[in-house]
Amino acid sequence: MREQLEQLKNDALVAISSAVGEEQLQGIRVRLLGRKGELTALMKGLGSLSPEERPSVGQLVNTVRDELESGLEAALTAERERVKNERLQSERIDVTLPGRKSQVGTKHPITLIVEEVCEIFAGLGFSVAEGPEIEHDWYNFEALNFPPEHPARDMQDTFFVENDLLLRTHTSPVQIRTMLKQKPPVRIIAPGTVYRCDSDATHSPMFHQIEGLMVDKGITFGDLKGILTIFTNQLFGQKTGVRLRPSFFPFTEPSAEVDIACVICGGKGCRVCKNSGWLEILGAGMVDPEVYRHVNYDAEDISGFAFGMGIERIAMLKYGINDMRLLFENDVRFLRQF
Ligand code: 2NM
Repeated sequence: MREQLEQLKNDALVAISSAVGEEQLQGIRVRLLGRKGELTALMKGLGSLSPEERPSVGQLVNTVRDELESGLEAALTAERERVKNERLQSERIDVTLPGRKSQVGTKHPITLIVEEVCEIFAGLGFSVAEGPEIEHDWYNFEALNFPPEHPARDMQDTFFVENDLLLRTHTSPVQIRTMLKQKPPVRIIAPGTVYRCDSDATHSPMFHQIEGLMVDKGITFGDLKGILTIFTNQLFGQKTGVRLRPSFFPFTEPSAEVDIACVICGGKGCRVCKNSGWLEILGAGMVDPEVYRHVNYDAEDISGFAFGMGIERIAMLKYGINDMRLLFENDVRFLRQF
């Protein structure tokens, strides 16, 4: 029995030292020391020994059991330490590495133009006015002297919300609201989003406008021409040529279209200016007395001019953008360039 114990101990120590992983070690513990384990079975054999042998063999059994238990415990502790170190190594974080930089956004070219135009007019004494994008027919058309059958009032050109409510087709209703609230002198510009039922390669159903209004005693067409010349020169350069052509709008009389010398070819004629040498960038005119009647201004006492421009077109001309859709796709590779 002594030999059996020695053999069992030696085999067990070899098994423990060659075991891989905690599971195998626990398996060995069960195989040796469990209720049906090998050492347990030998202990049950103690009863068949003579009374002289029993104490010393019993002691040997205890020693072997203690040795196996401490051997297993040491192996388990070493195994757990190995697993922990492996994890520490594989999950290691280098806290000295520089962090990932988050990208900083840039202003949209439309925003840049709105800001630049507003700043130029601020220098000329204009302040910014705003109003709702969902408007009443009255502010968008009626007060601006659009006749009831004007084509712009058609479903084909205007997004209607319900009966009298529509998406504003220009920012002019802001001027109407301002004049209703405020007596002359008035000097405002109204930047904002406007909507028209129109969509193709050169028209977006949503686009941006800036309109302006100056009303006071004694304002003339000369003031209109002077202010708008200063404006175009500041926006496109001091030497940019300017010309006015007669035009028509329901809300102004007389009305004019403002052209600048082509910023691409300098007036020689090119694809962008369709060989005319000129680019149309503004509509303008002296506010029609019929508009003043709607806002309770006395047309005998005051006069003024108004103007409007499309921001997309100005952004395209200023930044040399050849496709308007780039302004609405929000591709950061494009937007980052401004
Ligand atoms: C334009 C062209 C000419 C305009 C007129 C008014 C108002 F309210 F005073 F009558 N606001 N905006 C106007 C005049 C707009 O855009 C091409």
